[in-house]
Amino acid sequence: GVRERTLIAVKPDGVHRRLIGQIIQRFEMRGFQLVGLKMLRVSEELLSQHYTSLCKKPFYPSLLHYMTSGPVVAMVWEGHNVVRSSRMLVGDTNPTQALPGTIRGDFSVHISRNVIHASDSVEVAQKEIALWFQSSELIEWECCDHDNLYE
Ligand code: YYY
Ligand code: MG
Repeated sequence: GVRERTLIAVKPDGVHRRLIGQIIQRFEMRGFQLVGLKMLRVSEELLSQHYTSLCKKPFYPSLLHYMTSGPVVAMVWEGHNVVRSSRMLVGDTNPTQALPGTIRGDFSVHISRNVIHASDSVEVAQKEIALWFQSSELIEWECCDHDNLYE
């Protein structure tokens, strides 16, 4: 639905590389609506819940190290099919496979430094948003261009 939401996070490499503005711009350009935004250092506790399905993978320790190595910018974006469209904007997990024009395809070269996180399903998005944000940090509002973006 129009009110679907997803969790997007600029990872520490993206913050260090000053990509926050360009990343936000891509979501704005598309017509999605920002409903939550904060900068934080992510705890190992939060990450272990965020990446539960990956905890047995060989790359998990280095993923934890990288994700806690610097600040992250977490956002919640809202709009029609935003979960699926965000995954398209972000591109393939492996930058070698990510198409030019996608965020990973334009700004990254290695899977372990792929700049951005995006929830991969509506169910996972709901879980991740609840994990990263308090409900008081999410803002209900309607963009003035709503009727030009949606029927
Ligand atoms: O959702 P997405 O970020 O595209 O990929 P996931 O399969 O959920 O993996 C999360 C995260 O783990 C990925 O963005 C980079 C890292 N990673 C890795 O470093 N090496 C791999 N072989 C697979 C994933
Ligand atoms: Mg994932």
